[in-house]
Amino acid sequence: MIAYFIPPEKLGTPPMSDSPWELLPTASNHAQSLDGLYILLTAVTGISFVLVIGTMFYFMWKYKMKSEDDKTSPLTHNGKLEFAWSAIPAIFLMVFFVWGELDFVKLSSPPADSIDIHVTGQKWYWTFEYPGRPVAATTEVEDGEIAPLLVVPKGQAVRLTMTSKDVIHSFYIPAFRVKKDVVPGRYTYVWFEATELGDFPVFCTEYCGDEHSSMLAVVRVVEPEDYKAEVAAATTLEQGEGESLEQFGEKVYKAFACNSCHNTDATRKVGPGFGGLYGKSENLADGSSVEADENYIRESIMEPNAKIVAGYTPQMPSFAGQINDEQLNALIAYIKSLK
Ligand code: HEC
Ligand SMILES: [Cu+2]
Repeated sequence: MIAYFIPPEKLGTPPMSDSPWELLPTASNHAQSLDGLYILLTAVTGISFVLVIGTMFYFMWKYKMKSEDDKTSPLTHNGKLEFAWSAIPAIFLMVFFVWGELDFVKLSSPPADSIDIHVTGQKWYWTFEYPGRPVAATTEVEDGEIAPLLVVPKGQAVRLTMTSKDVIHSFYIPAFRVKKDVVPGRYTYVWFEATELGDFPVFCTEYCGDEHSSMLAVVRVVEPEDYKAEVAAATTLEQGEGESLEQFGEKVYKAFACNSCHNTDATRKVGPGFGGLYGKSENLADGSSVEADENYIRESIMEPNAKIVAGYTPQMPSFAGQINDEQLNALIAYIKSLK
């Protein structure tokens, strides 16, 4: 069970479109203009293609040498014609440039009153953090799987401040026509105003390793009056009524994307698999060994570099300050239950 390896149609989102011939939904303030530019580009280059290739075939036929003494025309050039075929494409090129540049400037300048949301990319998941909220926003999708969730209000400017914890990722919402690289060691931004209610898929669009294609998330556009409540719901991670500690632990496990690096059976991924971990004697990289009890599991989560498992590299981020005590207890109970 890999929560992040979810095909888009299973993300609980509408498919990108109903047929391969249909264009994407236009769900943000940027979408219409960008589509317009592409339609113009396609039309102008399409018409040019037909004109140039068509004329070429016509001339091949018309000026084919018909006999041994067929003379080449004495005409060397036609000034007016040459001016026209240079000037008209040049005008179109300028139109493309100015249109693209104006869109680029607009895409690069978020309004001052934008809502700020923090986005982190890492192998291989997205984290959406809301100011003052204790955990990153997630939503339950198919079969109890959990995906990162970006909740935004309809009709309000939202600015995403994005960074990466490891390699270059690229944040892409096709329905909004926004795409920007997410780079370690610096911040990049996108902004948009969503114009359509609903769920849309988010992709990573920069090849970032083994599970790049599973680096998915959902963007959910809600009515402005529901925004606060939706954010609160998405960023609350508490044991539900009638939910066992292990069940809650599994939720925590997925919400913090432990499954992007660990398997729940004994097979290795980026880190060791958890099947049968509890109670066994774990060999460490420094040659010593330790019993995998609650304290060891707790320390492995809060201070992952304190003891490195033999055969692995210290790649695990610390979750200190992110996971609270109830969540941690549930997480440990869940890992203990994995055989
Ligand atoms: C970026 C990848 C990554 C993520 C995300 C990650 N881990 Fe790890 N984890 C590792 C690696 C690599 C190791 C082995 C090296 C070490 O001991 O630090 C490890 C080791 C562990 C161990 C010790 C396992 C053993 O066999 O002794 C535990 C327990 C653990 N992780 C729990 C978690 C939990 C719980 C989460 C989610 C809250 C998590 N990890 C998220 C990479 C990750
Ligand atoms: Cu990525």
